[in-house]
Amino acid sequence: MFNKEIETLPLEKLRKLQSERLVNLVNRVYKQVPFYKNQFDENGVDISKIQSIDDIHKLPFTKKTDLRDQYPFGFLTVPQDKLARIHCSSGTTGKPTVVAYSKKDLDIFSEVVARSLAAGGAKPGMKMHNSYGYGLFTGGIGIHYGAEKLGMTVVPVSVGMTDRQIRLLQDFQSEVICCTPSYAQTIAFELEKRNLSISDLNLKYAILGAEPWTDVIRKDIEDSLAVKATNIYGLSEIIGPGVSQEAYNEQGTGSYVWEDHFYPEVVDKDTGEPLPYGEEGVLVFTTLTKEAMPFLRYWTNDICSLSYDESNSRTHIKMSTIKGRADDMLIIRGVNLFHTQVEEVFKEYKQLAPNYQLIVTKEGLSDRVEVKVETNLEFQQELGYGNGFTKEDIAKNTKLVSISNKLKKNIKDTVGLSMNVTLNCYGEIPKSEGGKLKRIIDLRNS
Ligand code: DLL
Repeated sequence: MFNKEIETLPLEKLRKLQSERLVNLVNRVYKQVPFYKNQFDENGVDISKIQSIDDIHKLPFTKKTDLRDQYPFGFLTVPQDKLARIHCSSGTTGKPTVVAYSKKDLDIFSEVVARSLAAGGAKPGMKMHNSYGYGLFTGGIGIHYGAEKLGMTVVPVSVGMTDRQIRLLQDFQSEVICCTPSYAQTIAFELEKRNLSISDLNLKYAILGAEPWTDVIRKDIEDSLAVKATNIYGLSEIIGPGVSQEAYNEQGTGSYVWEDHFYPEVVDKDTGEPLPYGEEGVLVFTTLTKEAMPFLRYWTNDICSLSYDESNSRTHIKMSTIKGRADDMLIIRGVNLFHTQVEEVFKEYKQLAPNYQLIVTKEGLSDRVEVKVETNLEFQQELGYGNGFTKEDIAKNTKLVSISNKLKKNIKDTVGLSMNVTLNCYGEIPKSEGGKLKRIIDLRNS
C-alpha cells in the first residue's frame, strides 16, 4: 500500500475526518463561490446545520450544465494566480468543461494516483509505459506524476503510433502499462499481427480505465498481454484518474474509492434520493479536500453501486464497475438497454473480439439497432481471411453467416430485443481520440 495509515484508517476515524472536511468545505464555498451561495439560499440550506458527513444529502447537486454556465472560472475559490494547472474537456458537444488545480490539489492528485497504481500491482523501481493521452486530457499527465510519486520510472509515450509503443515495450521491458482497455487491445492486436511473442515483453500489470469495460475484455487483455489487469476510474471534474482503483489481489470485487478525498454516494437517477449499498444508481462525488475548484455532490451520470466489506484489506468503500452512463442508457422500443448487456452475449463466442458498437437509428416509427462486432484474428486466419474480409465475403461464407445468425438469436433471447448484427474484421471499428472507444452511436435525433 502506498499510504497504509490512510488506506486502513478505522471507519470511525475516516467518518470524523470526512465530517471535518465537509463542514470546512461548505463554509468555504458558501463564502467564495456565488453559485453555491445562491444555490444554498434558494434551496433553504442552512450551513450551520451541516455538521457531519451524514448531513451531506441536505446539499444540492452540482451538474455538468452548471460547470458550463460558470465557464471558465465561476467555481474558483482561489485567485487565478494561485492556479498551478488547468485541464479541460475537448468541448466537442458545447463549451468545454474546465477544471483548475492549485499546487495542493496537484499533490493530492499525485497521492491518489500513487495509491491507485500501488493497489494495481505497481511498485517503486518498476517501469511504467504510460499510453494515456498527454495534454488537456487528465489521463496522461495525471498518471505520470502519480507514478513518479510512487517511485516508478515513467515512459511518457502517450497514445498512438502503436509501432513505436511496441518497440519501446520490447526495448525498455516495462512491467506496467497504463492505457484505455481498448488501446490495450489494439497493442495486443498489433503484436499478434507482427507475430511477436508476449515473452518478448516484460509486462506484468495493466492499469486500465477512462472508458467502461467488462470481464470479457479483461480476460482478452490478460490472455493476450500476459498481465494482471485492474480498473482505474476517475473524471476530470473530481480530479482525473485515481478517484478509485481495483486492487490486483481483489480483482472482480470493485474499486476502492479514496474517500478521505472524494466522498461517494449512489442516488436514484430520477429522484436523487440516496440508495443503500448494493443498489445501482447515479454516482455522485463531493471533493472533500480540493482547494481551487471544489464540487459538492457532483452528478457524474455514471451508473454503479457501492459496497462495503469488513474483510477487505482497506477500509475505504468499493464501487462496482461502471455499468454505463445514465445518458448512455438507451431506450429501445420502450426497453431500457445498456450496451454492456449486449457485450455479455459475446462471452459465448470464441470467434469474436470484444470490440463492438451499437448504432441506433429510426426505421419509420420504430427504433433499429445494428450491432457491429469484430471477429478475432485467429478465427479470420482459420477462415483464410487473415487480411480481413469484405461484405461480399461475409455473404458467401457459411461460417460467418451462421455466427451472425446465431448471435442475432442469442441477443434476442438474452436482452429481449431484436437487433441486426454486422460482422467486422479485427481492427475495423474506429477508436475515438485518446483511445476511448465509442460504444453507442445514437442517430435517432439527427
Ligand atoms: O477519463 C479520467 C481517467 C483517465 C480515468 C485515465 C481513468 C484513467 P474524463 O475524460 O473526464 O476523465 O472522463 C470521465 O470517463 O465519468 C466515466 O464515464 C468514464 N470513465 C473513466 N474511467 C472509467 C472506468 C477520465 N474505469 C468519464 N470505467 C467518467 C468506466 C470510466 N468508465
